[in-house]
Amino acid sequence: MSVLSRRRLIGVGIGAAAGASGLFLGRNLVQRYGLIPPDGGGIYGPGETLTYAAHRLLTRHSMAREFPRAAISNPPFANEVAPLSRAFKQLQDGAFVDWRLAIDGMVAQPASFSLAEIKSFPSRSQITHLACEEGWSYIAEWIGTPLSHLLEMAGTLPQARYVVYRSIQPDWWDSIDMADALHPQTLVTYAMNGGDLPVEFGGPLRLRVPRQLGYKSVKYITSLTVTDSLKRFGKGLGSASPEGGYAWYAGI
Ligand SMILES: Nc1nc2c(c(=O)[nH]1)N[C@H]1C(S)=C(S)[C@@H](COP(=O)(O)O)O[C@H]1N2
Ligand SMILES: [Mo]
Repeated sequence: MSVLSRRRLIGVGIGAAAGASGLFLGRNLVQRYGLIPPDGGGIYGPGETLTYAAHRLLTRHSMAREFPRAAISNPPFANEVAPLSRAFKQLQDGAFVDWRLAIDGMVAQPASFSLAEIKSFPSRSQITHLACEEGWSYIAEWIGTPLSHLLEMAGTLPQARYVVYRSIQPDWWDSIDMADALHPQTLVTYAMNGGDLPVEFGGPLRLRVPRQLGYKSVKYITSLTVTDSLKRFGKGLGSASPEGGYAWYAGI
């Protein structure tokens, strides 16, 4: 099917699904194809489902734009974070040698990696745009190992549908579906613009999800959990964002 006719079909199909009378039928359909996001219930649910379903049908394999070196913002813009805990500062005092990233859940081989181990894995460098939902943005070079590499090492089970990731800041946790988790541009980053990733920018370890808004790129990550359902995490909406009025899926 050509992209245009597929687009039109999806436009009509999802449009009908969102229409008041078609809502129930539409929900069954999108559910069958796994197109309902975890925050797809409630008043804003149909809107969230529309966005997520349309992106997944049309742009599942698309790439975030990558820029030439000359486009790198100087200086980049670090958004303020809440004061970091004593536990964080202790790790920082030890040059982060004891920082670990655990991976568990629906994997054949749960694991825990040190920073040095992660740095020894295959790496990718990319120059992408980070946009905050509040309106500012910057372009930087990010260096890290693809999340897909860690998932492969741990042996993701076939039932896996999402990866939940947590920060050392307890309020910051989020999740992405497998399309984004396995996407080649989704990186566990430890370096930026050629140097170590600064603490303001999420160092020592940050998940970069360049196909979604900045808040999905969680700083100071400590664990990854592979799961087939987000119901048991927090309030079951996939992250803290929907609890605060932001969409779980923030595709751009
Ligand atoms: N752990 C943690 N991750 C976080 C945040 C935070 O406060 N704590 N802020 C988020 C938000 S809202 C945005 S827009 C980006 C900001 O990234 P920057 O500081 O590199 O500009 O980080 C995201 N990741
Ligand atoms: Mo943000």
